[in-house]
Amino acid sequence: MSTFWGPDFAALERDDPEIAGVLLDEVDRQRDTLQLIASESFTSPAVLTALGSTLANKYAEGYPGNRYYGGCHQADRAEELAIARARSLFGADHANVQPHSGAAAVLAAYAALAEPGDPVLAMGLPHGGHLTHGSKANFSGKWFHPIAYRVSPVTELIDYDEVRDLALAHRPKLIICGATSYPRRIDFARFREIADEVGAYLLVDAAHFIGLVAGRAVPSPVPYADVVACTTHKALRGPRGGMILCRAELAQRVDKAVFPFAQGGPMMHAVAAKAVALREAASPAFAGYAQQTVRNAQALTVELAAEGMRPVTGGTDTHLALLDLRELGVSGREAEARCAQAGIALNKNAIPYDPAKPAVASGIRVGTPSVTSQGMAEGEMRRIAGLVATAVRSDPETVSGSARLAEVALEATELARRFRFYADAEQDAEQQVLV
Ligand code: DSN
Repeated sequence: MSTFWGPDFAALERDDPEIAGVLLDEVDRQRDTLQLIASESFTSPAVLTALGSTLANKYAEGYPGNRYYGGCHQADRAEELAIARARSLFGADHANVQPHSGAAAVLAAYAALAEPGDPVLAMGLPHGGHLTHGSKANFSGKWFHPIAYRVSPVTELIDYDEVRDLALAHRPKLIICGATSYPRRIDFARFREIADEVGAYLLVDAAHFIGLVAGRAVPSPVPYADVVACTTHKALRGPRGGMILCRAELAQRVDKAVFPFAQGGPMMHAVAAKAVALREAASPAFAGYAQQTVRNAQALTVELAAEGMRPVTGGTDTHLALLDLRELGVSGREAEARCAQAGIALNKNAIPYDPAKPAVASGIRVGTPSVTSQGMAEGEMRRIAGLVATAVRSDPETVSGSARLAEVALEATELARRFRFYADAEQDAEQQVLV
């Protein structure tokens, strides 16, 4: 009979009080403030348990049944479960669960589908694309030849006609869709048509919305894409990490691109945690969370719009919204700092055709996976919108503004504490202590 050896916080407090203090303070931060970062959510205690397991010690370069190390039986079991659960959840022919991050998954997808110097058509960073979609500061812009498509200056939606024109003009080897600050659904069928017309591969970077796909809250890219790269954290609520889904005929190329091309040994504790998260994501409760996440984002967006923050594209049909603050005369950078002071974590974000520098930005991005995981619904979104609006308008340089930010911080803490994500686990622990 085995016994589980898991995290022993008392030992950490005794042996390394400095790091134990950091971890405790982070628990407090997550418990006492509102998390509106669109790319974050809360992982379950089961996922955290797998992350803190002794699989962290194991080297398992290779794939199940074909490793470069002995002693991989348990590692094989964990990875086989993660792969089977990913394939079943997303209806994919093949899954690779080893990428260490979303960016690593995208790097491997490039390696599987293109050669250095090849033209790659992807959404420009200032329009919502990701660093790995051709930024000059990233491998994608240094090693490949990026061509950027934009959103329409009028509708702020992806201009599919421009995508097609650019594809016909540049004949890219690879077309990428998927974004980090685009609030609308993406027409994967249209991208597939364009890719087929020019003989390009279609890579969908689904990092932001794969959790919504799992919960059937938005359509799946899997039937349309050659390869889907994604993260396993964000709205999917797994451990920090990446994953790739692909068609059967690309399976070998994808696997070789992850290992040995881009990575060495997989993080087996993370792979086990991915398996746990993928099982959770197949549950009806997860579908309820994913769908409520979208409803919450829509409710929050309507309320923020009423406060003078213009939603880019006019709204959202995902987990996030992008708000243009120019009418309020507050920059994204100022808004982020004011909200942070008021106990609300969100990020400044460029809006399409932003006249401000990226480090200043004219907008903020908000997302609802975290607050929805905590059990909040439309009523709480109205309250949060009011708190965000007050914080954004409060100048910390003035006495009255600074006092208002302190008041908002108290209200944010009260609301966050009322919807504690880890409350059940804590109550269990308290009960165990009492027993
Ligand atoms: N950093 C992520 C985000 O916040 O959108 C993208 O990788």
